Amino acid sequence: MPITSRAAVIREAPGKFEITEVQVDDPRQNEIRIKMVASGLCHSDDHVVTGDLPVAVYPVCGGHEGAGIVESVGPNTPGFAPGDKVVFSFLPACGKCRWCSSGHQNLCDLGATVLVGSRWEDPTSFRLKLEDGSPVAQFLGISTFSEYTTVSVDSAIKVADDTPLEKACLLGCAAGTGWGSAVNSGDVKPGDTVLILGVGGIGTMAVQGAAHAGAANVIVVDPVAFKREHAQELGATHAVATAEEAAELAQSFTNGQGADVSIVTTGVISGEHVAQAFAATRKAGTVVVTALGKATDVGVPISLLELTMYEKTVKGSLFGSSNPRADIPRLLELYRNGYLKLDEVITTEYSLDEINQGYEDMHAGKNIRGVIRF
Ligand code: CXF
Ligand code: ZN
Ligand code: ZN
Repeated sequence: MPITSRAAVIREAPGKFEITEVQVDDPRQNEIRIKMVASGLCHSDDHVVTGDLPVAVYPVCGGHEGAGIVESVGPNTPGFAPGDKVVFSFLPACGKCRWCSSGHQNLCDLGATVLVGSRWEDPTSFRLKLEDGSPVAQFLGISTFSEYTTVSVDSAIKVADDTPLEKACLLGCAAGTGWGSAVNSGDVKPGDTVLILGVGGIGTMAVQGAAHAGAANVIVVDPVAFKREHAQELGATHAVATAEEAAELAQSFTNGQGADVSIVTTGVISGEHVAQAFAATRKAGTVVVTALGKATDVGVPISLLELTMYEKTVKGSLFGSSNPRADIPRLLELYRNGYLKLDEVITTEYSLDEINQGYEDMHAGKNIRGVIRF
């Protein structure tokens, strides 16, 4: 029997989250139904609210950074049992495609379908429905802003029974995205000078990744004083309000050369942010572009002469170039050993009904990562 669940849905964009009842399908083969425990309030869901990130089908139920407990398991679906704890990966990993089998699970071919929000193997079928039977799309195939959600096993990582899911939910996006932006995409090396633009949930994870990789200087830029202070508690060595100040600092630490690695994790990215990071980066250095902005935006105003003559690299980063099946358990272990801080990044918990408040607080710079506790 489908389960009735309260969920935060977006009916149009721009719009806002509305709490409504949805019907959550029984799990089919290779699916599991999850009772959610916690879900992080990532800026990417807000990009759906504003319409910066359009999805194919509305209404859509948001949320992509979640963890919960298996309620039921589809037929002939090995590997999961009711009661198992699960962290979602916001990108599915089939394990078989070219990308999954060559160390790039974040680029799994199944990712092509996740903005539709239906079953990838049966694209006209949706796992969530309104009372009248009309479809509700699942953001990135998971929709973690619902008390219950049915997902493909491609999107689920089983974790140990003693995992604190109210913290581990961050492994579903922020931790891998931020930490991986520094450690994987940026390949930060001991002694490096790293510049991080924007220190919300993703940026503070990038700070931790850079510090753990041995960066000598981790310079963060954020206009919000609370965020700058928070980043310093999590490993930033210097915190300033503008990119210009950060560029000067980076030069002062590197004999005038500039940052080895710059990471752009601003809430709403523009070409100007990438250009600022580019200008602050040394010859043969790397600019990692992690943030999202308006989907239709094009163009980065950088010097093409500098690009060629200084051999700088500008690279995109999706889920921190990580392999969720390996890296979610790896980051969980780093959390258990005290190397990765999650508790400190979660500054405020909200109920599902308070979701719009959570996003207001995010915009006002009052939280680092807000988390919904179900
Ligand atoms: C994003 C990446 C693009 C789709 C939405 C989620 N990553 C992190 O929030
Ligand atoms: Zn996210
Ligand atoms: Zn794949």
